[in-house]
Order: sequence, then C-alpha cells, then structure tokens
Amino acid sequence: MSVSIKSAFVAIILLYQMPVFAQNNKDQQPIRVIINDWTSQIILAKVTGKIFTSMGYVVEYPFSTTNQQWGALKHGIDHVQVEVWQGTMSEMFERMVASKLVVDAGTHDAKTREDWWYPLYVEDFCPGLPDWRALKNCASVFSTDKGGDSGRYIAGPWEKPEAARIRALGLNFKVDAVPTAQDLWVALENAKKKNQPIVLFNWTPNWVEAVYEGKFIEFPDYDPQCETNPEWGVNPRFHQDCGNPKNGWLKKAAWAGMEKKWPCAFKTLQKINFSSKIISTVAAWVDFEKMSYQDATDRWLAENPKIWQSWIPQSCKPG
Ligand code: TMO
Repeated sequence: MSVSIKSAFVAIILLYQMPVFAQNNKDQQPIRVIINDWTSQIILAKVTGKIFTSMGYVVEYPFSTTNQQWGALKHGIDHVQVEVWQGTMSEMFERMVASKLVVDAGTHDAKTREDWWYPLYVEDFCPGLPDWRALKNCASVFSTDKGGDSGRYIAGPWEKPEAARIRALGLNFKVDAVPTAQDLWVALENAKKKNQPIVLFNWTPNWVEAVYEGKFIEFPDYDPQCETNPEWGVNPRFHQDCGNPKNGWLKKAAWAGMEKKWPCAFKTLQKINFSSKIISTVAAWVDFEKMSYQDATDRWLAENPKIWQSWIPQSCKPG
C-alpha cells in the first residue's frame, strides 16, 4: 500500500477508536488554539486541537501573528500557543509570564535554533564561513543590485532586531523581510538553481536540513547580557552583538485562566511534548512533499496514537 493510502486507512480506523467523552466539558465554550505562520506550528496546533476534541472539548483555531498572539492570550481571547521559540519569542514570552496572565505550560524535548543560514555552496563565494567575520569581507557577493556593495539578508515575518545586530557587528547588510515562510523557501530554491549566494533566516528543527546541506552563521555566542548590557561583547557601544541561542528552548504558552476553566485540557497541554523529529517530519510532509496541513495533521495522529494518547492524563480518560 502506498503511504498515503495506508495513512488514510489508519485514519479511518482511528476515527472509530477515538475516545469521545464530551461530559468532561459541560461548558462548551471553545478552547482557542492559535495558528501561527510556519508549517510545524500550524500542524501541531491542529494536532493539539484534535486531541482536545477527542476529549470532548470544542476547539477553534484563530490565526495570529507571533506579535499579536500575546495580547489575545493575556486577555483569554485565545488560549493556547504550542510552539513558542526562544530565538524569536523569549522576550515577549518572559514579559507575559511575569505579568501572570500567561503561563508557561512546559518545555518540549526539541532543542531549537533560529538564525542566519546559507546553503553549503555559498562557502565557495565567501571563504571563512560560517564565522560571521567572513561576512565583513564578502557582503557584496550577497548584493542584489549589480555593483552594489551591501548584502541582502532575507528575513521572515517574525520580528527580530536584525538591523540592530547588523549595526552592532559592523556588517554591510540590508534586511529584506519577506511576508511569508513560503517566500523564504522560494528564494532558497531559486538561488540554489542559479548557484547564487544567499543568506536567509532559517531554523531547526525544520524540513530544510533534510533537503539542503547548509549551515548557520556562527555569530558571537548568545548571552542574555548581549540584550541588556551594551558593554558586553565585541561592540562596547551597542546591544545585539551576538547570535541567537544555539540550544534554545521550545515551549507551550497558555492563558492563565485555562487551568481552572479546562483542567483536563490544561494537564494534557502540559504533557504534550514535541521532539525534533516530530517537528521536522510534519514540516517536510507539507513544505517538501506538498501534503495539505489537514492531511499532515490527520496522518500524524493516525500514525502516532500511542504517543498522543499518552499525553492525556489517566485521570482525564473515561471509565
Ligand atoms: C518561529 N520560527 C520557527 C519561524 O522561527
């Protein structure tokens, strides 16, 4: 049987096996699980929602950018975000948790890194990579206007103080922030086809590492002081003279009222645990194999019932 037929088959069987115990949730107000704008998050948010549904909860999936999500979580408009990445979200997350209106619902096993990245062939154009200092001498190879000397760094739609870092490290680069993750992958594909130098935002775990050989730029090692103390680091006058964390955390965030309102959903959320393999696998299904988000969600649930059912505490199961 082909993989997709097989997974459809397993999905049908699973539908019949799904424990539905709606009595757990007398109040049928929907739990709102936020959908952000990168593939693994979209699928794993839906996976989380389907787990809640199997427990009898009603679930909605509001879209939010990573910036807008905090206000919605704080006010209980939305309730859950399943992939909070340290490199792009730690500052806001920590501020929210300190406010006591958003809670830390636990850390996944996956270790994360988000930073400037290039496909391996770029080293032929810029000797000395992945050391960031190599970029000082070869910014112009990343230029997009002929004869221009400043390089193009392609960023995604997740706000990072990239311009501050470029300034603090004395690099001659301009940030070109594209509106969607898909635009990053199109730019990568095009550059690769034409053997053109490119440096862009990427992260791990992701599908990219399974398909393209490449490396992150090695900026000066991250240190929290890099964001708070200008004197720290290679540039004594500026913040942001460092890279993002290399063994970053990945967390779940929840509205602080969730534990009381939906205790079993909250306990389940605390146990939900994504590995690097789960994240890169589901991302590859969509971004590389071109499966739909919904099919990828159903496939993961169908193939991994032992894993996700183990996340539902015994005391929250019927009988
Ligand atoms: C939050 N992200 C994984 C896109 O860097």
